[in-house]
Order: sequence, then structure tokens, then C-alpha cells
Amino acid sequence: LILFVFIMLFSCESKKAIKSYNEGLHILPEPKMIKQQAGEFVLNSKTVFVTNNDTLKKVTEYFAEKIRHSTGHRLDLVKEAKDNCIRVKLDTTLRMNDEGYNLVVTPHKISIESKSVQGVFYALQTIMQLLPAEIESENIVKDIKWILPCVFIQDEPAYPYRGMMLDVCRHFHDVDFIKKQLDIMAMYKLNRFHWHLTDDHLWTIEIKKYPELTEIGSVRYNADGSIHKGYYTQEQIKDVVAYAAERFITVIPEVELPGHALAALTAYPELSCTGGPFQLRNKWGVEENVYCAGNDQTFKFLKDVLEEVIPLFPGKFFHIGGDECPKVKWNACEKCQKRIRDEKLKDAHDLQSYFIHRIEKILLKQGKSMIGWDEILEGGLAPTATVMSWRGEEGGIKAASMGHDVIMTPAEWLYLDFGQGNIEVEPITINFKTLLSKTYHYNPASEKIPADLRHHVLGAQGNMWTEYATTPIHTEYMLYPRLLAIAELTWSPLEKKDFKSFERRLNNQLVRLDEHRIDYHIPLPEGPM
Ligand code: TNX
Repeated sequence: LILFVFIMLFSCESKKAIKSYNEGLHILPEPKMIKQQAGEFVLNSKTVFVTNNDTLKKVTEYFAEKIRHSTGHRLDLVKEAKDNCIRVKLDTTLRMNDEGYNLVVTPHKISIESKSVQGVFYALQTIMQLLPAEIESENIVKDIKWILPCVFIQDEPAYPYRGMMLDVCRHFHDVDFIKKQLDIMAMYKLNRFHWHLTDDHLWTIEIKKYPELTEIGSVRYNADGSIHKGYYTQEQIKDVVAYAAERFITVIPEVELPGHALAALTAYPELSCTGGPFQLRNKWGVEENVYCAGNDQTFKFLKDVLEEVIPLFPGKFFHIGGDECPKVKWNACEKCQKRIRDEKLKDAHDLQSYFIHRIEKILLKQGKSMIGWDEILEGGLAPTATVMSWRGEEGGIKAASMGHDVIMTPAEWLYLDFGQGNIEVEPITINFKTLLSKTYHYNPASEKIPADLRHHVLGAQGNMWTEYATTPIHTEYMLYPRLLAIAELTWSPLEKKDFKSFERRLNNQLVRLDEHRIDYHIPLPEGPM
């Protein structure tokens, strides 16, 4: 009898837990317009997708495959059905931006309309979030009804660029880890993955013409005698790019220049001002040895590397770094000084600008648009560059005033390597601290930016540098849940943002992250700031 009572109590408890996670609406990022209606739709084994547009096959299959794990339902795609269906329509005349969608859930059917397949993909993400959180389970969930509340939603993103950057050079992260994060990004409608592939501490992309970049440049001897290594083959890169594309995420590669280049210089010391020899940097901070700007071999090397990397990434943007390039070696280098004289430049800062201009020409020839960190403003901005503003917003504002597009990544709000809780219990971080609420309240196009320049702000991005994040668990801990705040601040209109509501919806989202075994930071009530 005691055992029976215990089992009864336990099963009531677990049902209660499931229910409380699922009460109310939890859509994150918050849609532009949402109205809850009376009634509900029940998704069951007879529910089908209806469309007569073949281009939607892949995207409906992606969704069906996802929910098959937890529901066991097939969700076939058919040409006609009266009810118990998800009806999907593409219509290019709709008045919304390209990534937007309309979604109507009634007791008999669900209807989606959008201008693009991407918009349909986002409507399907919203449907996932209208279902109980256990829909994200990898295994069949029993004793649950797959109910969606009836709603009317009109949604579209506030910004076209909604990004996450991962540094894989300070600590390498393998393909499986990256795919896992791409899955989560897609759930929250993030659409740009900026992959920081080269730095002083590791070179992580195979370049066939220069094999030593990975033979030498992707193995680091740490000060404590341990080894840290890792790189991606070109096949792996293509695989990740395709995986991201299925989730409507564009991958933006970053090949750092002229600074943060010690891994390349260790492999090819002749590209430096002094000739080396070097070792991969094994302490954090800024390295003085950079590519020699007076040496034509440097430009030949970079052209070859870019020409190999570019075809692997079909997106329009290519990130060339450009940050933190100390000028000491250039100032002491005869070849660099000669270049300054020959090109009638003022000083080493102008030489940085000259360097970036030359690289921009290579990219433009290959049909790519250049992105650089805000230091590329130094000595004159390259004509077509997009600026990533990380040292605050000033660089971005300046670039916008010169007619350039910008992506906001100001460290104080959007650096995911900064601490996020009580310093006495949190792991060591590079800087302290950016609470979830602080990240959440960031506005990419605030009053600080003159109204007539705000259209230059393409969006924002969270940056995850990995000096202190040595393991996948630690990196996820830093990424989440702040990345979800970044999803909301780049997608939802400003007037819909509300931190209390975000915190409530987050409770449900954390259950979903649990289903994906994401090791997030638990955002305890923050209390007064
Ligand atoms: C600055 S942000 C850097 C990175 C570091 C980061 C640490 C930027 C363009 N450069 O190299 O990892 O700070 O927060």
C-alpha cells in the first residue's frame, strides 16, 4: 500500500510539472503581433501538411522529422485535406519583410503564409513553441496531448542580421558542438553564424596550398606542458555550411588580418616583419607580431588563402578581422617604412588602412562584401566595408555617419564571455559582468544613433570568445541563456520587449534546452541592480 501511494504521488507530481511548464504562451522571441483565441488544435497521428508548392517539401520534412522523435506522428505532406492539417502557402505579394510569416491556429487547422521558405521555417519554429516543451524530446513522450492554443500571429524580424560568433581558436570546438548550437540558433530564429577561424592561438581551417597552416598552426603547446589542437577539413566546413543552410543560417567565416596572425606566422615566419621563429601564443592578450605590411609575399599568401576559403562559404559576407593590430613591428621594419613612403602614407595607422583596402579589392573581385571589427576605421575606412562595432557603439555610429552598414556587438552588453552572475561562485571570466537583463535591454538602434542613420544598423550579434571557456559545457554555460536575449532584441519590435515577460517565457524555453542537453547558466532572480 505504501508503495502504491508513493507511485500515485510521484505520477501526479510529474504530470503537474509538465502542465506548469506549458501554461500560457512562451514564444521566444516575442512575435510582432499575437492574439490568443478561444479553443485549441490537437496535433495527432492523422495531422498532415498541405501545400501544392514543391519548394516547401524540405522545410516541412525538417519539421516533421523533428517532431517524429517526440510524438511518433508522421505528418505527411499531401496536396489536399479538409481539416486536421497544417496548410502552407507562399505568396510573394504579402506585405511583410522576407523573413516574416502569418500564422493562424484554429481548432480545425493551422495556416501559414509567407513570402519565402525561410518565413515558413520561422512559422514552424513558432508552432514548436506553441506545443508543449516536451515536443523537443529526442524520445517518444507518452501521456501527453500535443495541444496548441488557438492564436493569430503576424510576425517579422526587426533586423535582418541576428548573429552569434564563436571563437574556436582559443579553445577548439568540434563539428558536433557547432551543429548542436546551430540547432538552438534556428529554434530562436537567429540567422548568422560568425565563425572565428584564425587567431594567434590556433589556425583552424585546412588550406590545401599551405599545409603547414594546420600541421604547425593548429597545435598549441600550453605553458603547463599540455597540448591543445584542432582544425576543420574543408569537407567538414562544407558539411557545417550545408547544415546551417538547412536551418536558414548563413555562416560568415573570419580570417584575421593584419593582427591576431601568430598561428599563421608560426607556420610561415617569412610573412612577419622579423622572420621569427615563433610559437603559437599560449597566453591571452594582444600579440605584437603581425603580418608584415611591407612584404608583397604577405599579400600573395593572403590572396591564395582567401581564394581557397571563399568558395566554401556561399554567403555574401566575409570577415577579415582587423582588430587589435599593434604597430610596433611595422614601425621598426624597413620594408614597412618604405611602403609608407612609396604609397605617400602618413604613418603605420594609414598602413593598416592600406592593408585592409588591398584585401577588400581581393574580396570584391570574388563577389564578397567585407566585414571588419571597428578598428578598420583607423586611417580611413575601405569604401564598401561593413563595420562590426565592439568597443562600444561609437565605431558603428561613425561608420553609419559615413554611409556604411554596421552590426552592433558592443562588448559591455553583448560579450558572452563576460561574467553573468555572482563573482564568488561563477567560473573565471575575462571581464565582469553582463547580467541577462543587461544584455536583454540592449537596443541596437538606440537614440544615441541619429534617426536618419538607423537604417544602417543591420542588427546585432553575441560574441563568444573562448579564452576561459575550455570545454563544450563551459562554452554553453556562457552562451545560454543570454543568446536567447539576443534573439529577442534582434527579432522583436522594441515596444514588445518586456524583461518580466521574457523571464516567464524563458522558464519554458529552459525545459526545451534541457531536452537538447544544453548546459545553460541558471538565471536566478537577479534582484535590484
Ligand atoms: C577582444 S573583440 C578581442 C578578442 C578577445 C576578446 C575577449 C575583438 C575584436 N577582439 O580577441 O578574445 O576581446 O573578450
